[in-house]
Amino acid sequence: MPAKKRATKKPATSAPKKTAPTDRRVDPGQTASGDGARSPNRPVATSAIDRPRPAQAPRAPAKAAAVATAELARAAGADEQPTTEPVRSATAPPWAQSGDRLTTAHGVRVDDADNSLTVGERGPTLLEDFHLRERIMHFDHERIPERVVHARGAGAHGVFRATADNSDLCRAGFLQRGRETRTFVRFSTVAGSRGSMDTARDVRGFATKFYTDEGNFDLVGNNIPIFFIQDGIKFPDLVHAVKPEPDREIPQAQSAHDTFWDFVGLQPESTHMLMWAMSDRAIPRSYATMEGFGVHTFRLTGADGTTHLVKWHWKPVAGVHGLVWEESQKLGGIDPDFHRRDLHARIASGNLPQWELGVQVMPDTPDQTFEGIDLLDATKVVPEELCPVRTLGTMTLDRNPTNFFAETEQVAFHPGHVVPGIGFVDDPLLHARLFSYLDTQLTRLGGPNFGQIPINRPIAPVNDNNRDGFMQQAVHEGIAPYTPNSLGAGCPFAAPDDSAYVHPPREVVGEKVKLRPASFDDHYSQATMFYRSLTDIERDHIVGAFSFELAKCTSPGVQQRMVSNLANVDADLASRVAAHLGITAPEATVRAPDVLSPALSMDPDRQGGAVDGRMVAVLVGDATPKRTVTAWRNAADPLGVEIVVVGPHLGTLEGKVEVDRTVHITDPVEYDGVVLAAEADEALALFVQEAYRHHKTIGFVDAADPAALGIDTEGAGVADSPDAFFSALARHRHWDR
Ligand code: HDE
Repeated sequence: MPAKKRATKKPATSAPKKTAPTDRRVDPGQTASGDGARSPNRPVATSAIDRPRPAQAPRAPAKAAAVATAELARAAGADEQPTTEPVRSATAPPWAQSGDRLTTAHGVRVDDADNSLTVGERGPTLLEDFHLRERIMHFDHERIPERVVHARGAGAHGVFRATADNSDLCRAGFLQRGRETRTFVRFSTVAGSRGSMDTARDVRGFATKFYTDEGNFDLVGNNIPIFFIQDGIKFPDLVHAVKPEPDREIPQAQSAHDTFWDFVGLQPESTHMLMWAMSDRAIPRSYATMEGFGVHTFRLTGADGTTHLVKWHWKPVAGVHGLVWEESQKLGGIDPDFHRRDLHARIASGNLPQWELGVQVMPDTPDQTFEGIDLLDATKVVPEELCPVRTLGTMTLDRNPTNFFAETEQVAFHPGHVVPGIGFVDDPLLHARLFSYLDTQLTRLGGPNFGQIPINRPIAPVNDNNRDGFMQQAVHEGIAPYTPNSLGAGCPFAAPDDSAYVHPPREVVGEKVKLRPASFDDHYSQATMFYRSLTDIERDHIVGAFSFELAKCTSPGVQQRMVSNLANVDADLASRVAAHLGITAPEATVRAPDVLSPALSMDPDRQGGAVDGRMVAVLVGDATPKRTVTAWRNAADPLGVEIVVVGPHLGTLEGKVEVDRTVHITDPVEYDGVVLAAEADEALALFVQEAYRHHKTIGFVDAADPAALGIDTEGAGVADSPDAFFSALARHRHWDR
């Protein structure tokens, strides 16, 4: 029987409208391109009320088609025109999304997306319904494997500007003064799965793809300058130990369990990294307030061919700031997306995260050491006091991804993506990575053509003679994808040395052995240096973190072994942790460090003073006059500080103040500072007291009586005016009260 339209058709999707898509969270002052320009009417942003999203530009079919054609031509290697905006020009090409009518994946128009084809109204469903089968087939395969490590992350587009003359150091074009290069950055935690909380105690990944005109350069680093292991062959062991235990898959996104501490306790080379992982570095306030490090030593070749050994550093303009442990735990429940949300909101509101990129420059000696430090050992830092960081340029993150999956999930970093002028040293950890990052994409992204996915494509022309493979996007022309050839007129030709990647020649002699060098043996002296370079409060936090993590372990042997390792770092540290565990620390000989390195500390006095992107709660009641809130907003706005008005209920209060969030649905851990602008009832009192206990900046005005809440109005970071408040906010925490 021919399929007939039913008289009583079940509700169908409303007809597509021809107007541009609207988003109720659109910022009216935002540029259509969403380039993060600061808006004069920036709406209030909180974690529950999402901060504004940039408006999407209405699609212009003619332009999109032209752009997409160019992209396809580039994938086929036929386009010699580099574009400066990777990915953006590839969004929604016509083969992916065009026209305003619903179609199947093969372009056939669809009249009904709500009902499958059935025999009669009550079924059964017919296999003939190709639209149904296609929808379900595609849906069934929407997920790809998450990353083996660093599964949880958030990304953003940016621009790198070289601000110094770096030609003596590196011949790479993107580092030459004045050059601008688009980038894509992905921040991540290491241990947790894709859906785990942002604020877990963990190392953070800080991976940057530079789309240079000489090819892509990936700086795949972390927010901690060293690593747990010296040799890549131990990486699967480390990851098996830290990931959830295999019988019950518990705990999620946490190192506080037996298998992790079992492994690292038996692995003294991890001790230095553990000091960092137990410090406030592992619970950052935001991605924008994290340092980044290349970890390994790299070899740079200057314009004249001279080589140097370097370590990469990203220095955040907003300073290095952390959460306190209680905040990080609470945020895991209150807002598991805390860091992801913050990154997106900063960019959407124009408070653009920025870092300076720099290098520590060391001579390229045959033994690859500096001041007695083996530069091949990734468990060692080079103190900045011995070798300062030389600034090369600045990166600004200025655009949020359009599509999380297409960009943040599919981006594929690889330490082996380097450009002429950047090379490797003989670090055994790095060498294992140089294999791993290509290999892992075969499973994750489904084959060897992942470089053709828009976020991974270079802007430099590609002519690689690679052919075929799963998900090949290009329609290659010609019959001679091999070299040498005569049938393709010899094309593509090998590039001349001055534009090609050349591996700096190095003599390598020796026996094939499975051995660590003696220069990798010292596992404790830098751990001691780190610990002793910190402030008292930072050391207290490390003691607290070791105590917490080890107390969560159930094996006394695991606890005892770890405390014995700590005794080699610092006797006081070991005995305080041991006391918490109810055990005793052994005597040990601690080697006093040759140098201390205050640069390792997150002491607020050493950090930048920018407050843009910080969040402040103004607590109001019915009696709070509107002018009070206006005054705080007026002071906050030019500084880029977000004010969130927290009151007893939503709507407008008696004093004409409009409330953004009720005190019952928000929590002081979501804010960098709190202003009490009302007489405090029990809920407001608890709010302010918790912020005070977390050493945050407290403001008070009008009817507020902070002394009644136990707050020392003369103490550091307690202010009764917007000016005093915002300058105190720059310090981030007031540990000294
Ligand atoms: Fe990774 N690492 N790693 N790693 N790593 C991955 O690559 C690996 C190491 C780092 O946002 C994986 O695409 C090995 C050090 C970051 O997409 C995988 C070893 C450092 C990211 C992999 C290391 C890192 C990864 C997982 C020891 C700091 C996230 C999926 C030899 C310098 C990148 C993927 C992103 C991701 C392997 C050690 C940083 C499995 C074998 C040291 C920031 O290939």
